[in-house]
Amino acid sequence: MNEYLVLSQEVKQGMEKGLPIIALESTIISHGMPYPQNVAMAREVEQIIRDNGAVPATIAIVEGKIKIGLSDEELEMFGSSKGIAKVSRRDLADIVASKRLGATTVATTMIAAELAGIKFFVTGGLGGVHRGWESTLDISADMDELAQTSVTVICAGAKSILDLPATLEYLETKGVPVVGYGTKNLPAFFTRDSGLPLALSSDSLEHIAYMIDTKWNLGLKGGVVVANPIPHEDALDPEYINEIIALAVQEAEENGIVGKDITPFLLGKIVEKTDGKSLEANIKLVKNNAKVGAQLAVKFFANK
Ligand code: PSU
Ligand code: MN
Repeated sequence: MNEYLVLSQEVKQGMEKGLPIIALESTIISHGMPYPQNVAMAREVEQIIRDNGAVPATIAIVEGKIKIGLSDEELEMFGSSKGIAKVSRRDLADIVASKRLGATTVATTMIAAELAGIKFFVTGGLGGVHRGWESTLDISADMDELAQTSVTVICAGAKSILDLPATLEYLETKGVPVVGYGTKNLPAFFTRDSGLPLALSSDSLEHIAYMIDTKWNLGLKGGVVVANPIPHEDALDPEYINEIIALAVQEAEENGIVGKDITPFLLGKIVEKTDGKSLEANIKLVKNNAKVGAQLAVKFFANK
């Protein structure tokens, strides 16, 4: 094991027993949702993963170490404390070296997962190519991480705070498979269908597991995105949510929000403007991803 990693007891025991381990990110807790719903979500998601035959490993940076699996007190701290750094690939070395508290993004959670030998990672939504990228060049580090780090990410697509057609193009350029689970189109986080067709889709987790194994056996490095739409009953009305997203994007522009602050700003604004409806949907879709992600990982290792 890499000297910077610290595994929780639960993760250590899970590895010894040969159980599938599922990575979870901490930026969604510290910067993606308000307290106390964020902590409740984190605990429930971990339990869903256990109930589906896998072991949860929420990842975060504490006192110069990358923790693989957090205690209940640590989950509470990452959900409630202010001033926790949002740590993407650029920031990782600095936050570890300066022994600060850091919440890991999709990119950094993938890096940590790969270091720990974890192959599956469940979250809500990916970072991607931002609207206005033509002038800002704002492309989430999640994109290039998917191109180079061999971890499968189960998510509900990406929010339309992003330029979704450009995000898909970018992933294609980088050779990242995006597989729709039970959908032929890219899901758009709060809604089931962005209208953008995917090249790959399957209704069978068995097949998806086999495809992932095949990719890595071929020596094709990099991640796979499994795009799992929000359940019908939890999805928001597309017209309603897209209007709110457009308003949030406009406010971000007016306030000159840039760089790593943009995504948390937009997420917060959307929760505010929907009176929490977006938060409810967000929690539901993450839980659904936890169930599917654990089941996929179980199938993957069953055939090894
Ligand atoms: N999208 C969401 N919720 C989130 C994020 C994205 O719907 O919490 C977080 C994830 O941690 C993701 C990060 O990796 O934001 C992307 O930020 P940036 O665009 O700055 O790379
Ligand atoms: Mn960015």
